[in-house]
Amino acid sequence: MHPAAPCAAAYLLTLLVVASRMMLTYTGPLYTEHFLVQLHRGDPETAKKVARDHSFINRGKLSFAGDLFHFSNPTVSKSRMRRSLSHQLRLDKDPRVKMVKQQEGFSREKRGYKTLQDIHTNMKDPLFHKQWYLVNTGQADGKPGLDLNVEEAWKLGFTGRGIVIAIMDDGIDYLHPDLLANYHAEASYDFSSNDPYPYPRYTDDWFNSHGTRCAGEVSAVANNDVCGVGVAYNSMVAGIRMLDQPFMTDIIEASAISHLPHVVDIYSASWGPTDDGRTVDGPRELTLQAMANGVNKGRGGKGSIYVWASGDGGSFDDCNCDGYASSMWTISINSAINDGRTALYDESCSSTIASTFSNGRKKNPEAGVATTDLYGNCTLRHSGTSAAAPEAAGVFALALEANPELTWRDLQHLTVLTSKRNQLHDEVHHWKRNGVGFEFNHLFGYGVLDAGAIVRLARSWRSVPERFHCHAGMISRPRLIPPFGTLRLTITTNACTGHSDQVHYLEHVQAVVTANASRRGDLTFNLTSPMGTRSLLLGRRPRDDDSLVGFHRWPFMTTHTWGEDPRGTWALEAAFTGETPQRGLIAEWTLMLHGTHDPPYDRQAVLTGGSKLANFWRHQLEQELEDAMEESVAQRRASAGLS
Ligand SMILES: *[C@@H]1O[C@H](CO)[C@@H](O)[C@H](O)[C@H]1NC(C)=O
Ligand SMILES: *[C@@H]1O[C@H](CO)[C@@H](O)[C@H](O)[C@H]1NC(C)=O
Ligand SMILES: CC(=O)N[C@H]1CO[C@H](CO)[C@@H](O)[C@@H]1O
Ligand SMILES: [Ca+2]
Ligand SMILES: [Ca+2]
Ligand SMILES: [Ca+2]
Repeated sequence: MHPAAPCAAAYLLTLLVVASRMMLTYTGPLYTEHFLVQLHRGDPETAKKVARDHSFINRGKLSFAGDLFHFSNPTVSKSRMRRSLSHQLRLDKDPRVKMVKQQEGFSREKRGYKTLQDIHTNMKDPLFHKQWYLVNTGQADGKPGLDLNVEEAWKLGFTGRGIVIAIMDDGIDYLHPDLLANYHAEASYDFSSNDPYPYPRYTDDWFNSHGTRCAGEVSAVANNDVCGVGVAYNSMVAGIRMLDQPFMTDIIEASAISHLPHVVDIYSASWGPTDDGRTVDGPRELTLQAMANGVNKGRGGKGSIYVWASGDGGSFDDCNCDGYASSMWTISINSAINDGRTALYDESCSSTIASTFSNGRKKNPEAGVATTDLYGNCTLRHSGTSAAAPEAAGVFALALEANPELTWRDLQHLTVLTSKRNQLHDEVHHWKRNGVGFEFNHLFGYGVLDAGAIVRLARSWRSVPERFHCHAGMISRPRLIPPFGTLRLTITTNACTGHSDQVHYLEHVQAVVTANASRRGDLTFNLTSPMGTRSLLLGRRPRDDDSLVGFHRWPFMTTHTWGEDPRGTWALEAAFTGETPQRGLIAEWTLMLHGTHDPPYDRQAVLTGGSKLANFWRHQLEQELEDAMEESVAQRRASAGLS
């Protein structure tokens, strides 16, 4: 044996350890071989020539922007800590090039990958009766009736026909016998490898099974003797592979969520910033632009539907620190287990709008989510909020089939109006009613999706009126948060009454906050609406020990004041909750109100809309009555004074 071998091996090991330590401790930006290039003339021919002249690969035009191209250069190492100035300079100097930006690499994690719990079961028989989330008869120790009520929607004739759902993930085994017939090849793409075939990359631990499992929940074929049945089993599923490369870039995310926005109806995402309870991160510039473009122009102007998993960070995290989940443009979905309790990994926040289901908490091997798995297999063990988002995408496909005219906002209204408390139970956060009588919960949102109710209401739905954005007020004088006790800031607003952007019926509310603290994780915020609804905008995150960055114009969002009249006084309360006293301040708070000037629902809808719409109108009528009484009292006083 060569005497130097062990020594070399030891040296290599040391190097590896040092390198991996460097990766762990280095927290600055990493740069990838991907470049964003803006050209003066945005035609493909010029782009091709520019790329060739400088030995770059032109990976194509970004679909949501006129003159932006994606170039890559394989000679740049995959991740480095400094910008590659020589490459950038070469392009920069070219007169045809307007702007060049090397893409930063960051990390985005798929939710709910649990190696140890994963036991793949190869089933010969259909798994339908094990899919308790579709029809819960009490199997696997579940609560009968606690399900998505899909049977009712199916019986009404809605199975997702004509609707295209894209799974943005690690690929799809599109040769799977339970997926092949519903696979939409033209709407699929592989942004990890830049080819049209989003087939998962093989690893011996089946790490890349996530997308295939999600696809089966939505679109697995019914009545074919294979695995189970998708929520929308006649819908088409597209694979957008985008999670399987060393680092995520803004271009890849933006390209994925803007892929064929007139073909794809619903995009389902079960990934996001790391769920370590200390990350505050969200979509970057291009991705935000692509998302805005999607909701405004996608689906022929009705808006792309983005369904997002709220996160697997458990009670240590708050999904309002995840800018994808907390975006107004995504429908953020949490999960319940089969007996109605919260899953241990469930992350709560005020931006979550509703819930679907994941696995059971008991170690019942059949309490997981049954669906398709890699290489033609089936599994009973899919779990996490990962499992929850595709179920919601399936329910929304049923609603869109029932009424293809629904806009992205209609779908959020329908979700608020038809989701149910059912038997959901949260030991920490209690169910409350907002100012117009809608029942909500900090963890489950407005409750569990009800496919039967949503298609029934969707069928006769009239699109909600125009949306306005009211800048309701801003406090920009820095105020200290006391180490003990509460800082209370208020903004009194008429919600832009008298201006073109007045909002009298709320959809989303954002509190955009700049704050810092000696320990960010100990900071908590509440927002109370004029009608008295209190949203927990930021809960305690015990693992977040940041003392430098804080929050910079971070948009905390709540859905809990949906339907309310925003006129009056809003209060933002800030306090520390940890064991040791902390220091901090709120430097700025801006209140943004989003919603309509006119009532979002017409009175006729009370007849078909169920109890929530009836509640809404009861509150409106009570309010009108109160106003009229006040007015008549005032009139009587005035005339008494005059006489
Ligand atoms: C917060 O910011 C202010 C102003 O920049 C600074 O004076 C203060 O030391 C910061 N506090 C903490 C806890 O970082
Ligand atoms: C927020 O409200 C909850 C009750 O809903 C209360 O327990 C908590 O102390 C409040 N936090 C702040 C910062 O006001
Ligand atoms: C783990 C597992 O069940 N793997 C199976 C997946 O499907 C192939 C083809 O049918 C089987 O050979 C594997 O055993
Ligand atoms: Ca591929
Ligand atoms: Ca099947
Ligand atoms: Ca999270």
